[in-house]
Amino acid sequence: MKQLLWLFYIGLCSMVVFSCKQDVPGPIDNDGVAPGPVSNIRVKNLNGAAEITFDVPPAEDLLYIRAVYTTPKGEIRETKVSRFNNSLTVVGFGSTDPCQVSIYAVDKGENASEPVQVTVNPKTPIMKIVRDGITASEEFGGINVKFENKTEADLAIVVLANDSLGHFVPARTYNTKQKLGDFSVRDLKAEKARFGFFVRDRWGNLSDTLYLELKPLFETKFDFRKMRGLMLPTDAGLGYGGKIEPLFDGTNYGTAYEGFYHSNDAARMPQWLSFDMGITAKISRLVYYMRPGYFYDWHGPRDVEIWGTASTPAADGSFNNWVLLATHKQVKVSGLPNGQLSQTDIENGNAGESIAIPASAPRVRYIRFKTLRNWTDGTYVNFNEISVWGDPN
Ligand SMILES: [Ca+2]
Ligand SMILES: [Ca+2]
Repeated sequence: MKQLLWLFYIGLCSMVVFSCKQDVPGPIDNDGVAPGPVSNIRVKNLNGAAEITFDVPPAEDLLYIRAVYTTPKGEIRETKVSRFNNSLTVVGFGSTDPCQVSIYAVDKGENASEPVQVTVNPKTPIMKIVRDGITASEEFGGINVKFENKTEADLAIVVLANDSLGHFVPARTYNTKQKLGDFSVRDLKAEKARFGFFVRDRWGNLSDTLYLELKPLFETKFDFRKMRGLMLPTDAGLGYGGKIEPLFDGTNYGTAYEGFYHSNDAARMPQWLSFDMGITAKISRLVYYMRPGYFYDWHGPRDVEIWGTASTPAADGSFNNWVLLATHKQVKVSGLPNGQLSQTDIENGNAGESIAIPASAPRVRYIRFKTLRNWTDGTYVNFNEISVWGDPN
C-alpha cells in the first residue's frame, strides 16, 4: 500500500513538471532564435484607428505579435496580440496624418523578428465627428448642448465660457459614452456671450473648438411668499403631521413636525396636490426638495407629472382645463439600494430635483404636482419644498 502511494506521488509530481513545461514560458524555452517576420500585410483604415491583418511566421515557439508606433503627437504606443490572432488594431490617432507602424513577431524567449514597416492612414477620429455634430441652443438660465456619439466612444465634451474675471475657461466637462444625449450649462447670465465646444477622447486627443454666440433666456426664482396650497376636492388629504404650507416656506429644512408635506392613509397613487403661484408666468422649471434624512427613499416622489392652468381650477377638483407640462422620473445617480447614499446622491438631494418645462408650454398660474410612484412603491407622499423658476414678464 505504501509503495502504491509512493508511486502515485511520483506520478503526480511528474504531471506537475510536465504541465509546467507545457504552459509557462521561461528561460527553459529560449532557443535564442528569433522567428521570421509577419507577412502578407493588409491594412484597413478605421476612424482614428487601423486594423492590420497578417500571416504569422511558422515558428513553433511563437508567442505574440507586437505593433509599435509613434503617434503624430510623439507618443510611443504598443499593441500586442497572441499568436492565435492574424490581425491587430492600432488605436488613438487624433488626426488623419499617416503613421508608420513596426510589427514584430516575438517568441517565448522574447526573441523578436526583424520589424515589418507598414503605413496606416487613419480616417477622421471619432472625437472630430462628434464635435462636428454638436449643436447648442439657448434655454432658460443657460444653454443646452446636444450630441451624437454613434460608436458610443468614451469621450469628454468640454464647454468653454467666460468666467466672472472674463477668462474663457471650461464651464462644464461632460463625460459620456451615450449614443445620443444632451446636457445643460446653467446659472448663466441672460446676455449674449461667446461659448466654445470641443471634444476630448480617452487618449487625450482634442478636436478643434466650435465657437457660438448665444444668449441664455432670462430665468428667475419666483417668490415663494406669494405661493399657497389650494387643497381642492380631489387633492390628497394630509396626515402624519404634514402640512401644505412648508412646501412654500423657502427651505427644505424645517422643525420636525412643521417642515414637511405628508399625505394621509386614504390617499392612493396616483395622487396630487395643487397650489397657486400668485402670478401668471412662463415656467422654465420646477424644483422639488426631498425631506432631509429620506433622500431617494420612503415616501419621496419618484415618478411625477406637473400640470398647470392659467384659469381658476375647476371647483370639483377635476383635471378640466389643466395642461400636462412635464413628466419626470427621478434618478438616483449611484443606483445604491434605498437607505444608502453616495456623496453625489447627497449633493443632488440638497440641490433639489429639477424638472424642465418645455419652452412650448403655456403661461400658467396654478400648478398640480401629481405623484405616480414613490421610492418604496407605497401610498404616501412626503417631501419638503417646491420652488418654481421662469420668466414672469
Ligand atoms: Ca525561437
Ligand atoms: Ca419647506
